[in-house]
Amino acid sequence: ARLEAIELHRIEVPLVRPFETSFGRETVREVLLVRVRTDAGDGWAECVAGREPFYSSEYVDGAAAVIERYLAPALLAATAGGGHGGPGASPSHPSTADGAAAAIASVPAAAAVGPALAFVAGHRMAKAALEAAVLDAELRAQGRSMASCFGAVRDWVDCGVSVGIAPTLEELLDEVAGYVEQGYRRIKLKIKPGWDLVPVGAVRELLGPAGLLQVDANTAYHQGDIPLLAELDRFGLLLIEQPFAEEDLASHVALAAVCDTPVCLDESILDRTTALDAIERGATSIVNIKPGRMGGYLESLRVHEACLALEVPVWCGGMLETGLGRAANVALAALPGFLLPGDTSASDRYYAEDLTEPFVLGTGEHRGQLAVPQGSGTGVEVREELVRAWASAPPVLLR
Ligand code: OSB
Ligand code: MG
Repeated sequence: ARLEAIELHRIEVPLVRPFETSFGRETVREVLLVRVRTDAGDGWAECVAGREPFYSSEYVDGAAAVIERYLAPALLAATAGGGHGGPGASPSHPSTADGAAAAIASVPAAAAVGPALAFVAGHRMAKAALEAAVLDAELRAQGRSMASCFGAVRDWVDCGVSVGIAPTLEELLDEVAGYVEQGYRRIKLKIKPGWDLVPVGAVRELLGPAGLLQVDANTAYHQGDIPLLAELDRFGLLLIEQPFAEEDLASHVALAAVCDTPVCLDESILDRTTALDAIERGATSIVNIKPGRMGGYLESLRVHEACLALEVPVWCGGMLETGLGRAANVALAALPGFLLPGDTSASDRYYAEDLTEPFVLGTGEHRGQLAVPQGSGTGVEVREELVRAWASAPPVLLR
């Protein structure tokens, strides 16, 4: 499809409750939305960068700036001659058995985005948003869902919930009890020095021995904390996520060598190469896949395939996405290697009103699960009246 224009929209969406991690406290999600206009129809995506550069070096203002100044002009120039793909460009759709390469080859316009933007170092979240918008437009034009393109093997995915650091232990237990009642199949607790063994022990008691529980430190610890972190073993956790700095694989290797709880990297995994390196070095035995952090859904397919071949389980992380990003994450989480529940929670865990039709947990046998969208592209519709109502800055049109 020929790319005609790129629109950037900035919105602010209040969270239903503050979300506190070791790196800060958020009360509103500031979202950068990308709409691409092509001669075969539009595509939408959201950028997962946060308001502040605390989780990652990327942040919303930086992502908008790099898209405006470098990425959008390059992408518009690269596809000026008509680009690749579009309706009918991929007569043979891949089956799941064909793997990541065939899936990627079936969406040539989206596959061309990464190479066209590779001249800019880093800025993976900004690049991922552009690729996802092109992918949405391309799949809509083909009449295919993300799930079918990615090679989904399930119609429902198991959902976990990421629980922030609470003001008191009592409030934490109330919040967790509420999520258990709603059906979530796994609880993830944010931890930091001073908020670890005690809250984790209390939540383990609440859940009982069979409840799935894991923790996420968002880089808050140092190598000297390894003896303390090894004490988490007594709580039977599924995994401990990113205790040390993004660049510090060595401390993760050292922790993994002395504790029984699997170590799982989030921030450190930037693409397939870093994933394979971290696995080989023993720094991670489970991988958190976040498409924004890895530069897009297509690189995520490559990471998933590499992990599947090594029998390393993966799960889908989250970045407090609206329904737009959530739709694509849920489709990804339906792939065979996603063996643990993801941070793919229902819309009402984050927002009183979602940007798209809301994601609601299933009932009966689908309690604690979300249905994988089956419509074309993301399979969800952006409510444009909300884009206007929630705008925090005028839209930017690039062509
Ligand atoms: O580390 O997984 C993380 C949210 C923002 C930034 C980083 C993280 C998170 C979460 C929330 O844990 C996951 C979600 O529910 O979207
Ligand atoms: Mg994390």
